[in-house]
Amino acid sequence: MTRTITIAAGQLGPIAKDESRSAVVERLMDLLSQAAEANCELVAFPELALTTFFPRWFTEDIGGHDHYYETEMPSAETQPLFDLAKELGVGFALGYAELLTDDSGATRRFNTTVLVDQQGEIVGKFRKVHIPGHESDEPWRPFQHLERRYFEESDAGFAVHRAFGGIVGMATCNDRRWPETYREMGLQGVELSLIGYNTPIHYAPDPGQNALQGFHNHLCMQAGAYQNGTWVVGIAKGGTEEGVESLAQSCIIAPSGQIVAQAVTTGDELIVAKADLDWCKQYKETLFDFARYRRPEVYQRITTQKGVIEPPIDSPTEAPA
Ligand code: CDT
Repeated sequence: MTRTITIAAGQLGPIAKDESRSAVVERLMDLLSQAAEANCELVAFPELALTTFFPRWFTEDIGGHDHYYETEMPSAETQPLFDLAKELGVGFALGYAELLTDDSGATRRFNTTVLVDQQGEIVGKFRKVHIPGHESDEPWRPFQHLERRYFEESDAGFAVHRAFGGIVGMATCNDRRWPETYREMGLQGVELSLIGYNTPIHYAPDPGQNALQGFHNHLCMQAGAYQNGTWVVGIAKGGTEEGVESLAQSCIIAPSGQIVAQAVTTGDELIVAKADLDWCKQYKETLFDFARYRRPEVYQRITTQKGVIEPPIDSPTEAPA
């Protein structure tokens, strides 16, 4: 029996600052309906798929953007999407800003994605691990990237879920640039990784990277797919949103590292691929047979050291005898 799943990336174009949740949910439902017509079992939507990318604006009061967060999922406004998923038998992954009050009464803010099955039930939740950008006002930038002000880093890591007949993991935007993201999931046998993103083309700390945004996007996800023998779906919120141009180029990547489907617009667009989950074994059981070939005993720095420690200048490293 082959384990083939038809998957889609539901790329979004810009979401305006004053666009209502209901209007956005309508757009998501349209993409979900298109996915059903294409016989998909699962459609993955981008990071922060219900609102504009609000971390581009500074507010003195950290709660100044709280109206962009969800305090429950599903909510009254998102319930129709869950209902349609159940009616059409198409699951989805949805990124959103999550606001909660923990047991100690503290307010917590996460950049979250839920995985919803074909019965419209939440079967997995992921909170973004690598939070990029900065914490405080930096008005010198043409626009800001204040994710580190408006979201905390999740310590929950990269869980995977048995769903859709396979092993499914999630990551969010900047997480895709870190090899540890894929390897953490790879070590749990991931077969399908869903990664939504909002990537401005202009990178203020080093604008020399602007022209390479598309290249870097595919480079890291293709490498992650190949080196871990997994399908990867990268889903953009692209186009020019509130004056800021963001990368589109959503894609579906096979365990070989090859892109098998790619968006051609910067707006709302569905791309589809038939994913044979058993293809993952071609890589997981050969070149990347982790149990046979990995050497964790010589990778200690990866989990014990955070920043770079260069060797002392005056003591050259000894060559092994
Ligand atoms: N959303 C997100 O994580 N975006 C970052 C932008 C670069 S850091 C300013 C990314 O890695 O694509």
